[in-house]
Amino acid sequence: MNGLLHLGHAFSLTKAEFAVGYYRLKGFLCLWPFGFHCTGMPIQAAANLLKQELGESESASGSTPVYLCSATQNMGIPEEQISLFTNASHWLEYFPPKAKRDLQEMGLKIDWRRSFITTEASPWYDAFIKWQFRRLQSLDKIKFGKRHSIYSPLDKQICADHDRAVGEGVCPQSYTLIKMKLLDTSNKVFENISSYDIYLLAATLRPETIYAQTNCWVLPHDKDGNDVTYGCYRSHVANELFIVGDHAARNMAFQGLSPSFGVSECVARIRGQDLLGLRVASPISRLGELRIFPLLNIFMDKGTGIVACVPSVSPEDHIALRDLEAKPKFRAKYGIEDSWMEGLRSDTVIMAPYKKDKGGDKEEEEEKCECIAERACEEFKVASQNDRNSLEMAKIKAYKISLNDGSMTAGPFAGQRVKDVKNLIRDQFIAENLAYDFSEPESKVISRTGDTCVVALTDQWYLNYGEKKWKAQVEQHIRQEMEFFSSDTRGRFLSAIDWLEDWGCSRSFGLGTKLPWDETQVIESLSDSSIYMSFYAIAHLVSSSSLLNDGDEGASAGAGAGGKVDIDPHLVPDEEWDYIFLDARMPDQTVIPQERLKMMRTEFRFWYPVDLRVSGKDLIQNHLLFFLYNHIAIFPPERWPRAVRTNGHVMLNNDKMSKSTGNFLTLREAVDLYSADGMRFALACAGDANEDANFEHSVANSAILKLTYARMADNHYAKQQFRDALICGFDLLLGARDRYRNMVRAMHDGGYLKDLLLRFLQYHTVLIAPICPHYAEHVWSMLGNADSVMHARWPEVKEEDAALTRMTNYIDKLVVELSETVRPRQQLVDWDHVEAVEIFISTSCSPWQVTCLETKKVLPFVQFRIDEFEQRGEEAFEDGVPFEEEAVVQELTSFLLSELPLSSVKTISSKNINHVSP
Ligand code: A2H
Repeated sequence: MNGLLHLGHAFSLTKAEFAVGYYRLKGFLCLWPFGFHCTGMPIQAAANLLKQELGESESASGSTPVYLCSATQNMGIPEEQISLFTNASHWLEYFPPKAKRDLQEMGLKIDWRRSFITTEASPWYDAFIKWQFRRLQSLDKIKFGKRHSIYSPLDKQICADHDRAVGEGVCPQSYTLIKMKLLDTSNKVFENISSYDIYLLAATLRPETIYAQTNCWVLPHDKDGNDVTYGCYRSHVANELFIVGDHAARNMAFQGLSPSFGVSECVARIRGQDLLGLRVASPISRLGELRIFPLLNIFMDKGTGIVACVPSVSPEDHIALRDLEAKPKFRAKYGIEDSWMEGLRSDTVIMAPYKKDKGGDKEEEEEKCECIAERACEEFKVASQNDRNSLEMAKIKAYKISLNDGSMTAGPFAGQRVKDVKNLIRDQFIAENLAYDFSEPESKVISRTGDTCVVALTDQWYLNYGEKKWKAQVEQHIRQEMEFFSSDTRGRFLSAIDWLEDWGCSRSFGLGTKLPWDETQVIESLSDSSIYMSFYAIAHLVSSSSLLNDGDEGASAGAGAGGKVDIDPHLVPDEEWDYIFLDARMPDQTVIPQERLKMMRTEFRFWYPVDLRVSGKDLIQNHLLFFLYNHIAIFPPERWPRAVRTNGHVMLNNDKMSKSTGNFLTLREAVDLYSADGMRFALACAGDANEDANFEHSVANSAILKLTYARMADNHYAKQQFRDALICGFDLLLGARDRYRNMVRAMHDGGYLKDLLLRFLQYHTVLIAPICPHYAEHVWSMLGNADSVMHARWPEVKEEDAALTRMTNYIDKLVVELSETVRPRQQLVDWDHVEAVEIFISTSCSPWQVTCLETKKVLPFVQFRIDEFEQRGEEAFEDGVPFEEEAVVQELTSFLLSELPLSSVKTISSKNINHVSP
């Protein structure tokens, strides 16, 4: 809630809105509540930025107030009120009422009495979230400890997905830093620091391979030939220095690998060039002492910019070392002596079965291989480091085989499977002070405050989503009980749960509820929004959100009416919350009057579980999974969620919506432009899958024009395919009406069956009501109904009369055949002058045709029937039709004459002639 709602919000909302409309018309009681989530960093960060910029512009520092401009231009904050927004709580007073107003104009069927704002601004909600967290803690779902998390040094706290301007979904990437002591420090570049113990730290994803390390790689210069430098940073241990790239040093400072948290102290700079050829001690590698060589494919913004070379496992290392061996000039350029290259490539560390991907005609035997990297380079024909594509394929194969199928051939775990001992080996190196644990963001993350984030190792409270039993329960629920309306969505849930581990659930900064047992911490936004749906059941009984009234008494009337509970919610003990939401017994003494408690429990039990949660697909990996996890931990199985429906982003006229390009519509603007129903119609048309959907101006515009007016529609609504529902309930139904009109006009001088047309109008109005309720209400009242169309019932459609449908299809086909099949023969027959046709009607197939049909021989005739079969199914093989063909043609002769330029149509039945040629 840090701005106005836009078309993207409206798109997701319509999915719930249409479903509610449909189920109400089907006779269900539906609760469609709406809350305003204000928790977390966004509002606080925006308020702080505004404060900072306003202060700066007052002191006339001359800097452009970027955020200020965006606040007034994009967020719709009036310029003269801007100073009020430096106070975070003002955002809560300003935006939720505006959102509510826009949603009401859109015509959503929301029960506004139950709306609330999150955070301490709503004391009852605040108390409810505290109960949720005490319950999670009592269930042992919350732990405390040091964790690697994406962190903003500027905000001095964890930067979760919702707090990011760039890098949503990015996680910490974990490396092991291998410690190698620099042995040659006589060079004068080390003059001022030679009294220190200096270590090079190489970042690796495969610490278990380091037994076979042959050398160390550094980057001497960048692609343009400019010198690359490393920093000598003070470590967390006195008298020790680390040589690493600056990107790593910044992250290390937040992970206990610098003198103090967040502080990196660079005492000297060394060119990569000056490190080449120097010796380092490597206690893990079997060689013990290694040299530093140049590698030109190193990225300085990944790991430490220093790489351990393991040529038997890593194709990149294998080929780089071979290039160095094979090119004396290259060696000479970097001062690498020939003798240093001796005996570097023989060490093995992992053995794995190797089989080529394409073994030719003859299946290649799997063979045990100790030089996996070399084999992979051979298979993919990697000639040098510059063959990037084939090298990439060789890398993927070698890493996969060595990790998944390999077993160790070196070190204390020799003989064991790599998969089983990889982490044990790493832990042992760390315990022996030969290596460090280190993480960095997988890719760039920028906080909403504009800070480039790091990974920090901080003490935190975290939800233990990695716990095996909990995970298994959620997975089983996803697989067996949940409806997702799409296999893609189910698949996304299953792969996201695979990756989900601990989740830091508290922050030191931002809006929200304080952790009940540690008031210095605020519960973060993805953690206070996982079971809030249950609070809707009681919200109208306990609290009225005066913030939401916006002078609109009607809409929120009743929020506190009927005697809301007027006590301090923080005095309500857990037993009473447990009574409402769980199966606990009624306590003898209660703070909330017992009658009221019973009412709350009844409401909760009546409405719960959640039948449908709707959300953008990008929230599957966090919010939607947390929603399932928390329900499953806290509530009994009969209250676990039943269905989740996700959608893609909505594009505007086939382009991404973006404030900066101007291809953007707020909800308010869209309603003003197209009317509520025009916008809703176009949103229903935009798409129902997880792919990006498209909102088109032309559809919205034509919807306004069309709106001057079931079985298939029913089916589509039930499957939440709103676009198809629209096609059946609107377009096809109108088409059917037009056809009826044409037939009747020709046959009975335009005399419609009034009852039938009225019935059509009623059905049509009800079928469109979930999507375009304003139009539907209007037509409904014109039809003489005093009540709302939402009190109507979904049309009961009788079983289709197959013979009637076939009769109509037959006539349609006859018209088409007469006009299209006969017309091209103009050369033979001057069609323009044909006034009359005679139609020969065969009442059944001739005996030979019957034989064909019985034997289904592939003759041209049967082929024709087979083509028919594709369109019409089994009925194509019937001998004759289930109605009197001749009678139908005769009855509809006037219709045929109105559709074709003829003055007479005569039928001749096969019954009345001796022979009809096939
Ligand atoms: B691995 P990812 Cl045996 N630039 O270590 C380029 N490459 C770098 C690097 C940098 N700044 N920092 C680390 N690396 C290498 C061992 C190893 C590695 C083996 C097998 C696979 C393997 C021995 N070299 O990596 O892009 C390091 O090489 C598999 C990809 O973060 C590090 O692990 O995935 C790996 O790349 C990290 O690459």
